[in-house]
Amino acid sequence: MIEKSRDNKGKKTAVLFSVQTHGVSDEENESSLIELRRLVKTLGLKAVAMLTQRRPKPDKETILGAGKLKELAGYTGGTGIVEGFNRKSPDKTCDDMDEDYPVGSLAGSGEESSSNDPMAKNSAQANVVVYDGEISTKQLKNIEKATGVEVLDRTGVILEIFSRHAKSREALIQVEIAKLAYLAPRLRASHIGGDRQGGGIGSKGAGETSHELDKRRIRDRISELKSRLVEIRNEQNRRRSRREENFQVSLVGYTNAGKSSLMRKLTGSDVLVENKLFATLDTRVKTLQPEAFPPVLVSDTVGFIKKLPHDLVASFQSTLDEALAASLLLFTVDVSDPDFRSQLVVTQTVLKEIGGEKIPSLLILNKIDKLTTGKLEALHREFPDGIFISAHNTEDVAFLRKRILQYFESNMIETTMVIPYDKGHLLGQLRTKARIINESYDETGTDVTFKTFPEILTWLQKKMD
Ligand SMILES: Nc1nc2c(ncn2[C@@H]2O[C@H](COP(=O)(O)OP(=O)(O)OP(=O)(O)O)[C@@H](O)[C@H]2O)c(=O)[nH]1
Ligand SMILES: [Mg+2]
Repeated sequence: MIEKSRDNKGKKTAVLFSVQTHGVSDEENESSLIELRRLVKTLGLKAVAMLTQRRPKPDKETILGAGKLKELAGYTGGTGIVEGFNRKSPDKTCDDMDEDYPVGSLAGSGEESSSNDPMAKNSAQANVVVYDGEISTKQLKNIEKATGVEVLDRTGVILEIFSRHAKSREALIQVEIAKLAYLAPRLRASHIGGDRQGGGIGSKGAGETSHELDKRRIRDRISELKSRLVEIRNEQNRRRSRREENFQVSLVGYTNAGKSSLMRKLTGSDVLVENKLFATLDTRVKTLQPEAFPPVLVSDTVGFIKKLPHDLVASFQSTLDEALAASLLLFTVDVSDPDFRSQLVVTQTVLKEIGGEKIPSLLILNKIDKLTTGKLEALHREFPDGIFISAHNTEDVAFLRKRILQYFESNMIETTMVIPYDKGHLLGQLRTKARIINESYDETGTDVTFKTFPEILTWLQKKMD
């Protein structure tokens, strides 16, 4: 069964399915499924088909109507029937609420095969089915019965990616909390749970332990993890407040937009860059290179995605706090992605939710090397204030650096102050936070003229009192 369900290159295969409810356009449904296909690909699964059913809302018991469920099971070798479940009829012609929609075309994939041919269904034999939404415990159980294979939903897929990509102590704890909360009820509901323990997609790490733990022990584990997280965050806050009076910019944007690529180029650091969704889960802060005076810090953050579960956003609060600590946000978008406008909206919405809408920002339209000249010109007209760059182009990155510095420059104010000799240490600190224009010495102290940000001036005035 497992062997059969791999494609001829030995890759595990999946069938993706969605419900297109009223008000969701064909384009929105398709782009969401294409994104889900990229997500499952990040997990190493090959999508062999995508199925959509139009319904007023997902069925409470089985998400899909009986006919479509059978069609789904045709890809996995399952019966398509939910035993003991009293459905009117398994025949799709009786499924009067449902409107069938053709099997997904896998448009633009270039590699996966389209499966409109009913004969192809049985040869595909996928061993995972993935729903582009959230599945309840009951629905999960029923779809597993009908298909005989592991069932995942969008949140489950994202969680698994997070779990595989988490590296730091903090990210690992955050992911474990989110996974425990998500997987605990679902694993217990699964009738093929034994199978999943033996190498299923959603069974690694926290999933394994949650299967044996009862509710109370899971709750205890979550609170223990949360208190460990508080300790780590206290330490981070201390570090962050030490940096507070520095100039900081933060790269924010949709996953895979090129944030880490820009981080690398702007700071000369070796952060991970990968053509995978959610490659970055840990925040890094580095100094802009070549160094400016005063130095500017750059931070890289976790990417956003549509339908990112709220809990997960909350669990990555500290990464987002880093973004909120910035004086300037660099909204990075992959302008070569046909869906980039809605991706930008998602990023702006999440930032608004966490209180970042007041932070000034620059719009960085990245990956222009992938555009035709005509498209690029049209986009220049559409986003006259945007900064069009390719992270792979050194001159473009140098231009971005200049724009960042210009932003800080235009917000700096010039001041002259006498710093008494007994507060001489402040002069040393000021040199790292301001551009010194002139220094002279008299009997009372150092007469210094400098340019800096209003916040730093406030900090200095406080220290002088
Ligand atoms: N052609 C082209 N590819 C780019 C450009 N910038 C980044 N990439 C590629 O896009 C992919 C994703 O880049 P990352 O920098 O890892 O993206 P990210 O925004 O940090 O992604 P996450 O960490 O997953 O949120 C990589 O394969 C990069 O090489 C660009 O300007 N042009
Ligand atoms: Mg990244």
